[in-house]
Amino acid sequence: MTPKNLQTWIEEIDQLCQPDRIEFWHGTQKEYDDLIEEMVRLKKAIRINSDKRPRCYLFRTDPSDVARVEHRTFISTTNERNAGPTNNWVPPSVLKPRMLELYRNSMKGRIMYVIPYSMGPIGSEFSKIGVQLTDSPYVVLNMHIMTRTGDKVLKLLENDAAFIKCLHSIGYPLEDGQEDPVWPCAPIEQKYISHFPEDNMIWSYGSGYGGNALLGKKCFALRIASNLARHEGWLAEHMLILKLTSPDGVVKYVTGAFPSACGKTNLAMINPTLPGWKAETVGDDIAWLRFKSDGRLYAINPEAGFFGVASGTSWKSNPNAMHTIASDTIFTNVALTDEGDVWWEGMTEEPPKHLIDWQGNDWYPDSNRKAAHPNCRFTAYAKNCPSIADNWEDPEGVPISAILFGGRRPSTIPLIHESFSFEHGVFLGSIMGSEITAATISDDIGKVRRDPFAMLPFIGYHISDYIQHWLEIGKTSKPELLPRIYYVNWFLKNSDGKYVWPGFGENIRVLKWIFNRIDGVREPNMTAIGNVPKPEDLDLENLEISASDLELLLEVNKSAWQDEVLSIRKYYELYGRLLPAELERQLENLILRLQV
Ligand code: GTP
Ligand code: SPV
Ligand code: MN
Repeated sequence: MTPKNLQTWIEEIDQLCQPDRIEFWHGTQKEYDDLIEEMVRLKKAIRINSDKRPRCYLFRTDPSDVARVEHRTFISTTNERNAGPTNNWVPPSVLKPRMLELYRNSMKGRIMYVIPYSMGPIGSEFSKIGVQLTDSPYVVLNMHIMTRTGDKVLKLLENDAAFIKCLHSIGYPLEDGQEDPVWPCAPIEQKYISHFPEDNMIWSYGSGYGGNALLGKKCFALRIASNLARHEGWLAEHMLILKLTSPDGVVKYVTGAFPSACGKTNLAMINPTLPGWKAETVGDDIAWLRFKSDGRLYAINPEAGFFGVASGTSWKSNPNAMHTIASDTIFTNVALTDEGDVWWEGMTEEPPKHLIDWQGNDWYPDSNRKAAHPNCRFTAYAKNCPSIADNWEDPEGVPISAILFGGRRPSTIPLIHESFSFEHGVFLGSIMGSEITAATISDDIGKVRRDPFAMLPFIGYHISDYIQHWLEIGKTSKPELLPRIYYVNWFLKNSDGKYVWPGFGENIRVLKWIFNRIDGVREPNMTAIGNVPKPEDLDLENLEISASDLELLLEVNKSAWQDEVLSIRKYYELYGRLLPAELERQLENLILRLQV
C-alpha cells in the first residue's frame, strides 16, 4: 500500500509531467536485469563482453552532459542570507514557477519511475528516506546500485512517515513518433539542480549525469542533509571512511575530505605497501557523522555503492577497485576495446592499438584526444569490493580518530601537517584549496580554487554558519575525545612538473605517522602552519625517494606561505562581516607564527 502522502505527491507530479505511465521500483535483481536488457535492446546501453566482465554495461552520454553543473545548481531559500555567498541563489517564489513551466508535460512519451530509497542502512536510526521520481532508466539503474531501494524502504514510509521529495526529469519529452536520442537531455541553460531546504525538496531538471541526477548523493546526502544536520546537531560531509589495522592489531578509523576527483575513492580502497598494515573500506564519498554518548564522533556511509572516477584506475593504482568492477558494473563514458571490454586513460601503461572512444568514434594512439572522458565513471556495489570492512553497514557507525583534509596543490602545502587543536583544524578545513577537476563542467579546470572542507559545491546553507556549526559541534565533546585533524597533499610537483610523492598504496606511510601521532609516540617538528613529521619518523623503508624530494615534501616555505596568507585574506573577504571570529583569530596567529 502506498502511503497517502506519497500517493498525493505522485498524483500531483503525474498531472504536472504527464508521463505515459508510472512504475514503482520494488528493488529486485529481476527488475534491474529486465530494465538493462531493455536499454541494450534500445541501443542505449552496450553489453560488455561477458567473458571479460559479466553483467557489465556501457552508457555514453551526450557530450554536453558529462559532469556536475555547479553554475546551474541552486540553493533556493526565501532569504538570500541563508544560501550565502558560495551558492547560486534564486528565491522559491521565482524558481518554482520557472521550473514548473519546464516540468509541464516534460515526461510525455516516457515512464515515470517511483524509487523509494534509504540513505544509510535500512532501519538505522541515523538513516534517512527519500523518494525519487524520474523519467531516466539510467538513473533508476544507478540508484539501484548506489542506494538501498524498493519495497523494503517503502515499508518504512507506512504511517505517512516523512521523506525527502526528489523530482527528476531529463527534460526531453517525446511527441508521438518522435525519435529518442541515445542520451536525451535538455540544453545547458535549461538545466536546474535546485534545492529547497525549507521544503526538504529537490527538483532536478535537464541532466541525467551523476550528482545532477542521482539525487540521493550530492543533492540529498550533502546539500539537504547538511541543512538537517545543522539543525539536528550532526555533520553531513564529503568524506571517505577508512578502517586501519596496525601490525599490532590496533584498529582506528579515519575520514578524509578531498574535493571531487582528488583521491577519496583511492584512499578508501588503499592497498598498503607497508608490511603488516591492513586497510578496509567503510565509505568512499560521503560520511554522516555524529557524537554519541561516549563523547566520540561516529560515522556512517549513507551510500551502498561507488560512483567512482574510472580514469587513472588500474591494477597498479587501485587493485581493490579493479576487483570491484570485474562484474555487475555500469560504466559511463569509458572507451570500448576490440574485445568488447572497457578502457580508459591510465588503465594500462600502453593504450590498445584501436578503441571506440566514449563518443562512439574510432580511436588510435595517435588520435590526439582522450579515448575516455576524463570524468568517466563506474557504478559498482560496495559489497563487491574485496576491501569492504565487515562492519561497513553497522547502523551505529564507526568511531573516528582522525580527519584528513587534502586537495591538489602543486606547491606550498607539505605532504602532511597536523593541526594544533580542533579549532586550528577547522581553520585548515576552511582554507583548503585544490585544482578544479573534470568532475564539474568548468572553463577553469586546473586552476586552484578554495574548496572549504571539500564542500564548496555541497554546503546547502551559508558558509559562515557551516564553519560556526563545525566549531560548535567541537565544543560538545571533550578535546581529548575529538578526532585529530590533518592536512595532506599527495599532489606536490617538482620543477619538472612531476609528482614528487608516489601516492596510492604508499600513502600508508603518512597514515602510519598519523596513527603514531594519535598514540602520542612521535614528537613532530612544530612549524608555523602545524606539526610536520621529522624526516626520520616517516617510514620510507623500501621507497626510493631522493633527499631533495623528501625535503620538498616536508618543507614549509615561508615566502610561499606569506603569499598564501594574502590569498586566504582575500578569500575571507567573501564572508564579509560574517567571517567567524575564530577564523580571523587563527589567521592572525598564523601570520604571527610566520614572522618568527
Ligand atoms: P570523486 O568521486 O569525484 O569525489 O573523486 P575522488 O575524490 O573519490 O577521487 P578518486 O580517488 O577517484 O581519484 C581521482 C583521480 O586522482 C584518479 O585519476 C586517481 O588515479 C587520482 N589519484 C588518487 N589518489 C592519488 C594519489 O595518491 N596520487 C596521485 N598522483 N593520484 C591519485
Ligand atoms: C563528485 O563530483 O564529488 C562526485 C561525482 O562524487 S558526482 O556524483 O557526479 O557528484
Ligand atoms: Mn565525490
